[in-house]
Amino acid sequence: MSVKSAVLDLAIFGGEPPFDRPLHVGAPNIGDRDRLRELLDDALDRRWLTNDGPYVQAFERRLAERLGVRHCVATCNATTGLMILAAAMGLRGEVIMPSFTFVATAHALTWQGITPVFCDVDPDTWTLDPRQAADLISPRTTAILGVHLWGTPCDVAGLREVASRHDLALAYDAAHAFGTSLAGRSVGSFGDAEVFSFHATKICNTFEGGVVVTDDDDLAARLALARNFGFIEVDRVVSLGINAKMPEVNAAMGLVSLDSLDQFVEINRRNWERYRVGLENVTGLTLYDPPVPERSSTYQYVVMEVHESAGLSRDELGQVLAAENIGSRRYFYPGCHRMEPYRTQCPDSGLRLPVTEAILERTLVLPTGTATTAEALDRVCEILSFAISRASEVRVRLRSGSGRQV
Ligand code: T4K
Repeated sequence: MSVKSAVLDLAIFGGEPPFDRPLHVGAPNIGDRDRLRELLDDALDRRWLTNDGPYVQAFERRLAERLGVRHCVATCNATTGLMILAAAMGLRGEVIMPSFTFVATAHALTWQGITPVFCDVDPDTWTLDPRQAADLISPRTTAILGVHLWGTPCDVAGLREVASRHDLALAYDAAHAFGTSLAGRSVGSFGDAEVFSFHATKICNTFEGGVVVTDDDDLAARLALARNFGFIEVDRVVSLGINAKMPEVNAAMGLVSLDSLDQFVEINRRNWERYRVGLENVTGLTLYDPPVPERSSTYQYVVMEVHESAGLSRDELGQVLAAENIGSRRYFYPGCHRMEPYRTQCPDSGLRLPVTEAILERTLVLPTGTATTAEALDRVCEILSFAISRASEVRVRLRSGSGRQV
């Protein structure tokens, strides 16, 4: 990616966007392409393309080793992973989870006939608040489903205490958290089971994919059955199942991604630091950097908070960036509880989610990953800084629809 001009001449003031192609959140990390092509050729020569093939098995073994868990059941995506997990754990009734997450977390439960009960998050870490979770337990509650949002480990001790006290299952949506750890222990081993995503936008990707991990032998066996229609052997189906299998091409991509994971993390770390330095003196902008002692991060998400003192709102800054061909995202606005079917089912749940609602109004996720360059990130920081320094003019321009696409 090259940057055309170093002159600050915002598109909304009639200038040209600075990048030769769009810069956006979620651009995938891609490892060694030659190695990937070799693996694909081998799979094609072998004529074994899916159904628990050798690459899937190799990928699962490497994941288990890396995460320090007994079982890894690779799936076609994390959403289906969450669905088969809910079924294999026998969850029903209500499950307590945050509203501040990708809607897939709630949908996976709903597909299983389970009612998600939305709980607020801690104002510092933005992960599930164990105290409110305890207050929301009803006779219908069967589990707590925490989300390691942005890869920040939940309060695993607090949630375990609540779950144990009330005899509830405890699972985690770890879609963002592959490669992270807490006190030297990999995320993935804190719940009765956890689910990672390997979607294209994740630090380690398999195009589409996921994995359910657990130390529970019986649960793992039920997951393996559920993933493959309930077949225990040819011609013998012993339980309800679905097609949640990961194809070989995806597992090959996963193996290649794992080879480069440390490099991806290092690039992300440098990008994060670049943003930190570039934005540290910009009024009203801060980066989300939760005070969780002994956590390690993959820096996969650069989450910017826009405070009132910036003089421009989060949405106005998003519009400025869009006009400059920079795609930011206001994940996970407006919150699951304000999306259907949850908004209609439980119209008042926002009343108990003040922290979630406030965060959702002020956050913007910025591009990072291996598809960016240091120069490009500097330019993003300069644009934000410049827009804020001329906030009132920018607002007038945005309102009048001046400049290029906004
Ligand atoms: N739980 C949580 C907490 C999650 O965040 C997710 C998924 C899940 C569960 C479910 O996992 P999966 O079932 O997907 O394995 C994207 C992803 O599709 C989704 O996987 C992810 N979270 C979510 C946070 O982001 P969208 O609706 O934002 O996708 P889209 O198409 O708008 O793309 C996002 C950005 O990535 C855009 O700026 C474009 C860019 N992109 C995307 C793809 C696919 C690329 O540059 N290249 C690509 O190939 O959901």
